[in-house]
Amino acid sequence: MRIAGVAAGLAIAAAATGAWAHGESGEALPFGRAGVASKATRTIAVSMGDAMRFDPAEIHVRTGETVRIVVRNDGKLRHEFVLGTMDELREHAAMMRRMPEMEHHDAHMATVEPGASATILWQFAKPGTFHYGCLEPGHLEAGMSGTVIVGAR
Ligand SMILES: [Cu+2]
Repeated sequence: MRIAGVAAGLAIAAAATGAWAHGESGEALPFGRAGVASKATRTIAVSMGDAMRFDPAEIHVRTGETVRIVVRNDGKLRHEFVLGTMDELREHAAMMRRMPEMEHHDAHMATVEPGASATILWQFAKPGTFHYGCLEPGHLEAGMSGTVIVGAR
């Protein structure tokens, strides 16, 4: 019984740590879930630059659509592409200012070195307006964010 109790405690601690970090991969988030490659309907190319802008800064997708978002860093600084609600992005950006070395590894985010590209496969399950932002310290605050409109325009 004691051993089982300890194991359960560790499992809870691990789950809590994961949730604190970024939520588990595959979990449904307010803006959707990790996509399946075979279901992707199209590729959307997004460029990130040192002017602290995403190009395009607005993406439209259908409700339930799975897309392949290919983010390319055309700048000389490191940038990130993180999907979320604006509240989440702002909260997360504040955390990044305290822990600038924090790295991001989850289905809805990518840290991209200068000259490199990364692919995010995502299914936008629910209609609504969501956002993407760069969480390198100071970038979101400088205006490095974009909008995803899911569903009717
Ligand atoms: Cu950036």
